[in-house]
Amino acid sequence: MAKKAKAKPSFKTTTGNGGEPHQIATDGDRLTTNQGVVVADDQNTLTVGARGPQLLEDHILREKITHFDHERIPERVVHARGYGAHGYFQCYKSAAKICKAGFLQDPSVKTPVFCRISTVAGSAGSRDTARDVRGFAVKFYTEEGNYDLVGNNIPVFFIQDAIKFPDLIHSVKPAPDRDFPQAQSAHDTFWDFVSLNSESMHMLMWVMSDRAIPRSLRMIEGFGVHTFRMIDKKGDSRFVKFHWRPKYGAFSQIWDEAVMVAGADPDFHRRDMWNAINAGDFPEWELSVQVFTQEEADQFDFDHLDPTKLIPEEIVPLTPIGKMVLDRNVDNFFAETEQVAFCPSHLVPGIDFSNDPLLQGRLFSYLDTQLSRLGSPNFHQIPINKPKCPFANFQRDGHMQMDVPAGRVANQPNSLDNGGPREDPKSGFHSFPAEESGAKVRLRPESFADHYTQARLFWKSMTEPEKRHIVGGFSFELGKCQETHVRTRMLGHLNNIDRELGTQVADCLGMQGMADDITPVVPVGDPEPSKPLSQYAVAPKSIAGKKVGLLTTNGVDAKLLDAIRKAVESEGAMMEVIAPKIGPMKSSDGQSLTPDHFLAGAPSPLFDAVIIAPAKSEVETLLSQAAAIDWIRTAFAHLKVIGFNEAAAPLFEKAAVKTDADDGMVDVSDGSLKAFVQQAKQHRVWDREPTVRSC
Ligand code: HDE
Repeated sequence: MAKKAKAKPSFKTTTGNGGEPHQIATDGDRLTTNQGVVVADDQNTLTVGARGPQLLEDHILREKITHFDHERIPERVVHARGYGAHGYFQCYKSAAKICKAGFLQDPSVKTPVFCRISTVAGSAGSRDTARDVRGFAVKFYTEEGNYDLVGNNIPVFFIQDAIKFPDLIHSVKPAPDRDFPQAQSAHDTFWDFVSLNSESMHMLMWVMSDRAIPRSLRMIEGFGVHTFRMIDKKGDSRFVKFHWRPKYGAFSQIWDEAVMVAGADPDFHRRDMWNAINAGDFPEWELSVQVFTQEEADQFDFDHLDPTKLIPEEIVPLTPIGKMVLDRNVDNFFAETEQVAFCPSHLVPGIDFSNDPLLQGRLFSYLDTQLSRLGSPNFHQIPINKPKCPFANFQRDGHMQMDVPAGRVANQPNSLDNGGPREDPKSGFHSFPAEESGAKVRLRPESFADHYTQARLFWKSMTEPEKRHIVGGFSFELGKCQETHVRTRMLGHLNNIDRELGTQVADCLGMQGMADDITPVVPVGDPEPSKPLSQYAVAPKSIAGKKVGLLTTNGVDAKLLDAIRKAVESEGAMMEVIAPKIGPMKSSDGQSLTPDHFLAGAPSPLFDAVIIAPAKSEVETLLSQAAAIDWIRTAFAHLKVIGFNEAAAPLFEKAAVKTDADDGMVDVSDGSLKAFVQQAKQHRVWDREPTVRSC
């Protein structure tokens, strides 16, 4: 009996929803052209005689070179340099009380995510440790469609209205005539622009703080920045702000250290992230929301729609709702991290926008930029962008259509071809029916007029070291401005934020009494400090996820080496050995040991805490190396905890660093690492700072 033919599905895509990515290696181990023809010789071009001219007919050469010529796509106009990884999100319990989104209902469900963390101003080839905001973008592949939470590591922004964004970005990018400076805001066009926009003051405080020079991408916070809405099953809406908190706490570099790391390892952050994930030390963040109603928002002394304002946790506390774990590096940087397309307008039912004018502008920009960056309206078919749930519609054709939609009908409604996919009012996305009215105007709300109070709130909430670094940040950046009038205008704003801040920066610049007089539009408030705004007031006392560097030599004390490794690893940190040469050496017990780094390639700024413990007989080899002496000097200047053995004494003498300078100098000669680890858990020896730098 003939088999009954299977009914043709009314709607079909061959590689769309859930389809396997295209397999490139289709011919086992044999190298082929893109047409699948096996290549016989990939080393030599087709020529007339061995030394003669090349032939145009060499289709293998032309295909290979042509593909190469087109390998680059335009880099992102902002956030060009980024690093991504796969992972999952899991809610702690059902969030049904506030939000009906499916991925927030069942704690047993792991929703796949892709997270990309980026700098903003630098080009794709710039350095990781630039002073900059970090983008923090997460794509949740939920069963109800892709949801993108496209945030930053700073909870506020420079401007209140999207129409100013091109100007802001033009001002921070390299000047159009000379194409420098790259990946930095320390130049006139940026400070000219922001000093003409007092709404930038709050954000500037964050960007000049340690937040903008993170120790690791695994140690930054993330924020949704804007106010969003969450909607429950009944259709009731509440406002929310999103917060990501890193498992390891938020830690930063010292500015001078970040500058050195930029030279020693421009890929410092991406290397750190890649290595941690490969080692099974998975970066993790907790997602929390601040939930508030319109009535509560009406009581705030700022506007919750103003993206230059945050909501202090003392007013609306954080409610943790789940965690994100990044547990898999990409297989291909370009295919995944470069081609991923985030878009704040990718929403799922249960989450919606607010009227924040910056957010509203972003809703247009991202889809638009993907069209020019990825070159086609079919960018959602690229594996990294493709929803993992079913998707079906009658959008058709366009550059690089990867699917093969079957059937003669490409419209709905239709009564042909079984009708095809139709709307579903029950499970579909409904915008929150907020009532809106008013005249069409171009007008900034009066409730957005206070540009200084929250900048002062930030300043007042800092610990002393953090205040010092903010003063240092402003002084460095303004010092790099050539135009005096830009500096004096900025000093005027700093005085409005806080006299102490303005005076200290003016002192550092040697510009006392030169500040412009700038009158705030509304009186500046004097808020109570908010502890969670400080990184170091709430930092965990831990070295988990960090790195201890041991500078040593051939003949290293085997017992000490073992003790250091055990002590460091038992705290969840890593130890790496640095020696004058990278080749194998021997420890005191005759065991062979290959160092992780050679001295010239691994200066101390690459490590969180350091130990200098050469073999006595080999100390001379380090004494003659400037890099070894610098190792000690820079570790001391960067406020690191420094362990040492007796044999290291001549090195410290030469570096003019006293081994009893403070509690951060720890003798580990007897193999006891307790005091060293205890000190390293403080992150830095803050009390040392006034002795090593004044601005
Ligand atoms: Fe973006 N932003 N942005 N931005 N943004 C882009 O989209 C834009 C803003 C953020 O890893 C672009 O795909 C406008 C705030 C991140 O791929 C572009 C405005 C916040 C990323 C764009 C803003 C962000 C981007 C460039 C003012 C934090 C990187 C490439 C209204 C809440 C995403 C791209 C990734 C990228 C526009 C302001 C976060 C041009 C118009 C505020 C994390 O569309």
